[in-house]
Amino acid sequence: MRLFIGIALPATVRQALSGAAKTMESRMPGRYVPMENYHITLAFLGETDADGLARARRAMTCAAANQCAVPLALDRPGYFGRRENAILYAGITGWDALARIDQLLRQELRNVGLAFDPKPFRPHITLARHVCILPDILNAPLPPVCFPAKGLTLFHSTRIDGVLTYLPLAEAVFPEIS
Ligand code: 3AM
Repeated sequence: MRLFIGIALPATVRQALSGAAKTMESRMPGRYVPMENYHITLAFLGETDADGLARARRAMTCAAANQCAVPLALDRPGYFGRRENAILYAGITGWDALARIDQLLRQELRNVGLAFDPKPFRPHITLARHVCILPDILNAPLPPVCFPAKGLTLFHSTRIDGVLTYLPLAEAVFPEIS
């Protein structure tokens, strides 16, 4: 099964982002991501068997231990790739602590012998693919929504009735340490 580890987003954040994405879609058509699928990817594991799944859970649990919730906020839209055929994303502020957790997670994945995509962590929430970016969109801030990353989620990327779905399989909550 195809797995990745990321941050699940509260429904309020997904709703606010979906509203902003609908406004952008009216000016920049493309393949927009359904709001149920909004997330922040930390490590993409790819095809993994049941043993790999158990290892991924161990790595997540170790990486999440001794962490606190990370306060994040939506920033501005941005894009990856070519402007004419881009991946449109929502930027995030306050992610320094999340980057440190991602480093730990990647080390724990190495410790349990699990391979993952080695591309550096670029915190973002993908909103759409195959979009032609209008430059003025990049200056319009997203809704000023703050939210905490409360833990790591292991997602199964699968198709249900042909629809790409990210099913949460396991969660490793950051304990609130004072
Ligand atoms: O929405 P984002 O970009 O954060 O892009 C895919 C998505 O993340 C990424 O994993 C998330 C769930 O599919 N992804 C898919 N295939 C990938 C691959 N081969 C990949 N990341 C790296 N390598």
